[in-house]
Amino acid sequence: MNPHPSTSPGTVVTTRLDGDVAVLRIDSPPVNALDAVLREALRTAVTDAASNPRARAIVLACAGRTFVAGADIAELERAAWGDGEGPDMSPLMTAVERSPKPVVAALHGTVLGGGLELAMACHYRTAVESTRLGLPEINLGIIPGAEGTQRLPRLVGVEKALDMGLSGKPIAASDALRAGLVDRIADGDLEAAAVAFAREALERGEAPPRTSERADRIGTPQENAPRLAAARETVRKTKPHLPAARAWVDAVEAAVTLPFEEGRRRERALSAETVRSEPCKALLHVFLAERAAAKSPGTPKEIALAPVERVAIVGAGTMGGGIAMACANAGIAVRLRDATPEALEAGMAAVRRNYDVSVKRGRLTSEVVAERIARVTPQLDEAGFGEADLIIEAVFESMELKRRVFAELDRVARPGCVLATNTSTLDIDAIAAETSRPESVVGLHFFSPANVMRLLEIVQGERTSPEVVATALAFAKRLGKVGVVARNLPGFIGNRMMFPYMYETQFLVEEGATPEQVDRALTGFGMAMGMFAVDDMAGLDVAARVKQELGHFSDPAERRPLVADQLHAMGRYGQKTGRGWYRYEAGSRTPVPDPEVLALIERTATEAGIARRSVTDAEIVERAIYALINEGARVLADGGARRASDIDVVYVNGYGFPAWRGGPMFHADRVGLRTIHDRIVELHATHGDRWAPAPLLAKLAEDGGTFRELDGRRAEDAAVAVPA
Ligand code: 3H9
Repeated sequence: MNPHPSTSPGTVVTTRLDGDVAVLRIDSPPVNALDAVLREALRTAVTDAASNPRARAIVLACAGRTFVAGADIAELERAAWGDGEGPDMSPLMTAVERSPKPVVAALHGTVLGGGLELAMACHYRTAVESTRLGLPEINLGIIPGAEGTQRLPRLVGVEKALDMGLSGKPIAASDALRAGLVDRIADGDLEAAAVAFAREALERGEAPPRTSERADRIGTPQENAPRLAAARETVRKTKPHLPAARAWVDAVEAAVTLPFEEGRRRERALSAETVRSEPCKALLHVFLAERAAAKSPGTPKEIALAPVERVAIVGAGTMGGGIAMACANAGIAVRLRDATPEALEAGMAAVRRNYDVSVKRGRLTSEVVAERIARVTPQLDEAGFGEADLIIEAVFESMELKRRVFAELDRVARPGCVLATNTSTLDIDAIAAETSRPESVVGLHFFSPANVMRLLEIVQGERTSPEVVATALAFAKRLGKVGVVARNLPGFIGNRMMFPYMYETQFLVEEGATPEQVDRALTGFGMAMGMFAVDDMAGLDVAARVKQELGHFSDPAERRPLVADQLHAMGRYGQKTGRGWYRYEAGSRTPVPDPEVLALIERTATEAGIARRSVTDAEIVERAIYALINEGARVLADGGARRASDIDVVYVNGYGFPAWRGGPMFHADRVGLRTIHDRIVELHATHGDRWAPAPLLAKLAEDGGTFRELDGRRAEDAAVAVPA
């Protein structure tokens, strides 16, 4: 499915003559992806220009926001779920590189993947200063398949090629110029600069230089051997789960040891292998899931969005300050209000401290930081709140306090202003009921640190209007975050699922595992952190409060975890007190196993009559992850999330679930819902009702269905309900 089918080949590439230079312009919104129609149109246009006697040189440019941003993701998806053979880009690349007339790429925007590969097949590259260039394929679990692994080392050398390919991070035009990837930074009009560059090349009278024939940057075997060995070692240590990372090093090695044609064939074989791999399917799923999450089914496309240019925040604590930074980073002016001068000053001091760290680490310059801080206006009153487009409440998590704040905001905010609460647990409808405009009230659940974490749960109350939800989604995107819409049910999506997962890990230690073993097993599975380390970081006091708010274990017959409450009562809140499930040396965040905790666990288990046994890592992973999946199925069934893929986006971006496994629901599909269901039935028999299989999971298992198909069916139903 290609959501942006290109029009006819005649309209995606147009040619005009600028004197003796043919300017080919690609126009295939939104990002000029190199789909089959564009490839054919471009090949024809290049061949025509090459044989046009009035053209002596060719410029390749793009309309819209960017030069070609890559191969077409939809085509890649088909290949990933098929035989792995992606589109054959070689006919196009060959036509460009073999053109007897010089071809100059005119680059702007994000020149990524197949886009950069196309640019490297050109003879010269000009770029505007703001251009970013990269081969991000590794983020999709693949390697470039349009000869890019063979051309990049020839242009920039082995070391830089390995670095760009393995990190997947784009580089700035100035860096690309230094590295030899770009020939000139264009001042002023890009196409005019590219045409001028082409004429200079003609005047020099040189044969168009073919990257595939260059050998001046690839270095000697003696120089390359240690570089390749070091890269393999890094890959083994840091990306053992990613076949694409190993394949990158192999492809670069082919580039520097084999003739271009053989290297190209090697790349094609390696590329197909990676496209077929499980991580590729998972990472493509996450890419598409993040874009799907940004869409509101049932909301017509032309919905009028309230512009968000002026934001006000109530509460300058950790969350309020972090949200202010997220806004300031995105160029949005923000008023940050707190009740006392001390609280306000402490909040601003934390903001400045965080920015200082970015300057010290070289991530931001002090000028940029000064601009950002200047966007935040600290204040004790509500000056300017009446003009705000969005007001975000970020006060202490207390219903009474939040109600008071909303009653006040209702008085000062202009009509149409979006009123958001940053609650992580409280009922949005109860908060909205304090206002005369519940349709304007929405939850914006930021994750800490709010200026860093990509996830934003957007909580839709009973009466929140579709316009407000769409505005919140657009705001998330503006902040560079991924917004996911959740229904107003206790715990929303993320925390609702996290608690059964967390409790299961606590039961596992009572039965015989240690916190350290559980965390090792979970990080071995790919979680960014183990559950106990997470609990210590977030604070056992916070978990205790949320547990109470969510009303867990109100049934005395239910098995409840016994150790966390005792640690909480002992004041062991985690990192903030230097002790929790682990110990922490002063100033360190490294968890150290604590014999006192192990003794407490053993004693508690014995007193409760729990038979201790040795627990395997496999059982830990299975029980923890299946608890997450079973609850995920419930969240989906009762409309807590709109799509299974939304749950995946939440877990990958907010809870450290490995993206290369695609998120819990995608992972469940890959394991097999029948397998998971049958195991849950066994766990139910052994451990009681907390393991009752979710009815939706049982139904899908019985029908041989998957969450992915379910999402597809729901999307089709929504499309039928709301004709575009
Ligand atoms: C590759 O090139 C492999 C090759 O080696 C060859 C192999 C044989 N295709 O992200 P946004 C859509 S691998 C089709 O919201 P932004 C996207 O779905 C590829 N569609 O915008 C969305 O559609 P909708 C290497 C694409 O401004 C719309 O464009 N390239 C593609 O925040 C806007 O996207 C990459 O990995 C695509 N390739 O960011 C780059 N890309 O409006 C992937 C985007 O219906 N793309 N769309 O939701 C990106 O990183 C960002 O989209 C980009 C723009 C930075 C370009």
